[in-house]
Amino acid sequence: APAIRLEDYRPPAYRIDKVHLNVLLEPAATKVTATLSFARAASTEEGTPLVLDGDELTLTGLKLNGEDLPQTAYAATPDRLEIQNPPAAPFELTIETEINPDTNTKLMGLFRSSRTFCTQCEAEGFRRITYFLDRPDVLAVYTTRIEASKAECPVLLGNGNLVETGTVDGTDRHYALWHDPHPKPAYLFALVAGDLAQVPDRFTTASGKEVALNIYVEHGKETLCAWAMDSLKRSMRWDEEVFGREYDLDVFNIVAVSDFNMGAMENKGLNIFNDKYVLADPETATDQDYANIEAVIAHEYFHNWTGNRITCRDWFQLCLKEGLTVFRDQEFSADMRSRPVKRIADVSLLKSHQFPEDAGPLAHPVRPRLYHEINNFYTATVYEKGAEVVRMLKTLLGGEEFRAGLDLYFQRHDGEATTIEAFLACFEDAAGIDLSQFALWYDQAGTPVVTVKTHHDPERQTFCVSLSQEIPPVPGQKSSKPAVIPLRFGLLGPNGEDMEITAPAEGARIAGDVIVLEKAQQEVTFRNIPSAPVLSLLRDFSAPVRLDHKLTLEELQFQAAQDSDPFNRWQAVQTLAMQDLVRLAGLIRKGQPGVPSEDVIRVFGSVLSDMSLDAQLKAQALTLPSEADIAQEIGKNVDPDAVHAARRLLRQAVSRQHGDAFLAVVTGLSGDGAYSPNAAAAGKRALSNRALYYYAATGSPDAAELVWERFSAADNMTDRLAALTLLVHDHMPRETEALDRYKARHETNSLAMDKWFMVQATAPGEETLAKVRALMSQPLYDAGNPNRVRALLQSFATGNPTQFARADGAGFELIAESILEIDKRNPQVASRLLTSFRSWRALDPQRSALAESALLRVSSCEDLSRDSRDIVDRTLQ
Ligand code: HT7
Ligand code: ZN
Repeated sequence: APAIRLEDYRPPAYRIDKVHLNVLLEPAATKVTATLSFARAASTEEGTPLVLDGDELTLTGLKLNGEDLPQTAYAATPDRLEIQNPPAAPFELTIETEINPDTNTKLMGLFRSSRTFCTQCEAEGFRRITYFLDRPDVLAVYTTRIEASKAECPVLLGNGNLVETGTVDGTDRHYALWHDPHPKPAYLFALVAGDLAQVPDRFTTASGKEVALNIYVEHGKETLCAWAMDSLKRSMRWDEEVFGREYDLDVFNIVAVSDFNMGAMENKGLNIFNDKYVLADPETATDQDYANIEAVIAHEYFHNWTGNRITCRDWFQLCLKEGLTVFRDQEFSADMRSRPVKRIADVSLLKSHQFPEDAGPLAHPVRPRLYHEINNFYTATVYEKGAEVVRMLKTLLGGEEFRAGLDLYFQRHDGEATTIEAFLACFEDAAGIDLSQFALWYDQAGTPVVTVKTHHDPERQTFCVSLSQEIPPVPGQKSSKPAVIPLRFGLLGPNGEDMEITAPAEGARIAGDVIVLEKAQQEVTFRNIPSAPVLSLLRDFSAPVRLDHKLTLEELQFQAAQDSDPFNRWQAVQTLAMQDLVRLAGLIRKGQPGVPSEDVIRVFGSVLSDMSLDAQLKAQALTLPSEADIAQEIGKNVDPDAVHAARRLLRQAVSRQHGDAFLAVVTGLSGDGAYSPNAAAAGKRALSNRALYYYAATGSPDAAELVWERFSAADNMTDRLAALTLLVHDHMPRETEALDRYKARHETNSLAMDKWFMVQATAPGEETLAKVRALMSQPLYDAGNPNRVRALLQSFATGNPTQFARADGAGFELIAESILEIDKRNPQVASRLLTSFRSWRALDPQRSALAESALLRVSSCEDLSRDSRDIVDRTLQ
C-alpha cells in the first residue's frame, strides 16, 4: 500500500452536511441505508468524480436524488465507490450496503461482543459500515434509526439525544431514532444494541442543565459500575472548574463490552469501553485498576471538548486530541490523588514505553509525516510524549497564560477540524510569544539528551551550569535542531534547603524556577553563591529528555534525602539503584561475583524509615527499576539473564539488611478496616505489599508462611494479587496450590482470570514457556478476545524479558507463531504484539539473530495484514 503523507493533504472535494442512517440489525446480515447530503466544495470543478471509502463492503443499492443510478454512472468495489459525474448542485446519495457483524473479527466497524452489537469507527472503521468520505475533516449532522429484534436487543443506543422509539408493525422488532445536533466526523459515530442492564444517574451542569447519565453492562454486573459512575461525575465537575468546559447533550451513555481492541472510545454522547475500564469491586479489581478506570473514564469524557467539539483535520494531527486529552486526564488524576505520586507514575510509564519507542526502529515524531497504517500510530509517542509537550507549554507560559491560550482555542476552533499550527497559534496570540522553535517538539523524533556540567568558584562566588542538547540518530531523521527545553531547577544548599537566588542569572532565559534551554549549548552563571550547591535539575520532569548529569554518590544520596522536589528525590533513589544494577549486570555478564553497594542498600533503609514520606511515594521509591528499564539503560549487547540476576541480587541484599524493618511495615499496615479505593488507603496497601516483596526475598520459611497467609486472608484483589505474584514469581512452596485456589475463586470472572494468566506469563524460569503454551489451550483462554491475548501473550512478550528473549529463541518463536495466527483474525491486536520486538537490536548478538529470524518468519508471510506488514518492515529496517 502506498504511504500517506502529510504534505499531500488536500481539503475534501465534497462536503457531507447531513447523514441519515437506517440500520436494520441482524447478526449475519445487517442492512444499512445511508442517505447522505452532499455539496461540492467551492474550489471543486463541476463533474469532479466523487470517490467514497469502503472496506469489505457489499453494495446492494444506490440512488441519486431518489432515483436508481445506472451501473454506467458509478464503479463499486468492496473498498471504493466512485460516482463518475455527480451533479453540480447539492445532491443526495442513498447507499445500501449489507454487512456481517458476526464474522467481523477485526472488531472494527459493526461487530458483536458476546451478543451485543457495537461499533468502533476510529480511525477508519465507519467505511466498514457504509461508503463514506471517511476522513476527520468531513463533519456532518447524524440522525440514526436503529432497528432490531425487541427480545434480542431491548436496548438501542446511538449518538446524541433520543428522538423517538416505536415498534415495527407485524414483527417482533422495534426501533429507536437518535439525533446528534453536533456536526462530527464519521470516526465518532457509534451504535449499540443488545440485552444490557442500565445503571442510571444524573448530573446538573454548572449552568443548570440536567444530564441523564447511564452505564450499560451485562446483566448481573450493575453493582460493579459504582466507581466508574463516580469517576464520571467527578470528571464532569472538574472539567467545568478547571477548564470551564460543560457537557453539551441531554444524555451521556457509557457501554462496557468485553471484546475491544483498545481501552475505550469517545464516540459523541455514547462512549464505548473495554469492560476492564468500567467494572470494579474490591474482590476483583486492584488499586491500579481503580486508578485506571478513573483515568480512562475521565480521558474519554474530556475528549468531548478536546477531540469531539474540536477535532483533527487529518490523522497526522492525532496528537492534537490525544496529547492534549492525556495531559488533561493526568491533571485530573493528580487533583484527585497525590500530584507527585501521579507524576512519578506517569514519568515511569513514559520512560518505560515511550523512550524505547523513540530510541528504536519505530521512532516517529509526535506528529508523524508519513504512515502506511494509521492504527499503528496510536502510540506512546503520540499519547504520552504528546501530553508532555502540552505540559511544557504550560510550564513555559505559566498557568494563567496557558489557560488563556486554551480558552482562545475553544472559542476560535469550536466545531472545526484543525491542526497543531492552529493550536499553537492560540497560545502565541494569548501570550504574545513566538512558538516556532517550540513547534519542533511536534516534528522531531528521538529523545533529546541534555548534558550538564557544573562548576563552583568560591572566590568569585559563582556557580556555572553548562548545558548542551542533542538528539541521537533516529531512522529517517538525518539531522535535528535544538529544541526549547524548560528545565525546572533548584540549588540545594548545605542544609538541604533551596538557596535563594539573589542576583539574576546570566546566559539563559530564566522564568521563575525554570531555565529555558534554547540553543545547542548554553552556559548559565549564578552569582552570589558562596558555597557549592547541589544542582537539582529537571524537577517534576519538566521536559521529556534524558539527563546526563553526573552527580557523585554523595550528591545523589543528599538529593535522595533532601530535595524539596519529591520527583527528584524519587529520581535520585532510582538513579542510585540503576547505577548499581548496571554495574552488577556487567560483572555477572563477565562471570564475576557481584556485590551490591552498601550505600545503595543504606539509602533504601533511609527511605523506608523516613517518616516524612507519604506511603505511596515510599512504595514508589522502593520499587527497583524494571528489567526492561535496566536493559534500556545498558543500551546495547544486553543479556537479559544477567539483568535479571543483578536485580535479584540487589533485592536480596536490601532484604537481608532491612528484613525486620520490612516485616514491621507489613504487619503494621495490615488490615485496618473496610476497603476503600482512595489514594491514602491504596498507598498503605502499596507500601505494605512492597515491604512484603522485600521480606519474601529473605527466603526464610517464616516469610513463605507470611506470604501464604496474606494470600489466603486477603479481602481485596490488590493484596491477593500481590501475594500470588510473590508465590508464583519466587516459586514458593505453595505456588501451585495458590494458583488453583485463585482459579477456583475467580473462574467465572474473565477480568480476574486475566490477572491469573498474566502472573503465570511473567514468571521467570525456563518452565514458563511450556506453561504459556499450555495456558493457550485452557478453555478459559480465547485467542479472539484482545484482553486475553494481552494478558497471556503480550505480558509474556513485554513483561518477561528472560523468557521472551530466551537464548534458544523459543520465546521469540512462540510470539511470532502467535502473531501469524492472530493476524488472520485481528490485525490490530497482532501488530500491537509485534511491537514487542522493537528493541531486538539492543540484545546480545546470539539473541538478536534469533529475534531477527522470528521477525523474518513473520515477514515472509505473504498475506500479512497492512498493520503487521508496516510494523515488521519498520522493525527490520
Ligand atoms: N480515541 C480512541 C482511540 C482508538 C481506538 C479505541 C478503541 C478501538 C480502536 C481504536 N482505535 C483508536 C481511544 C482514546 O484515545 O481515547
Ligand atoms: Zn484519547
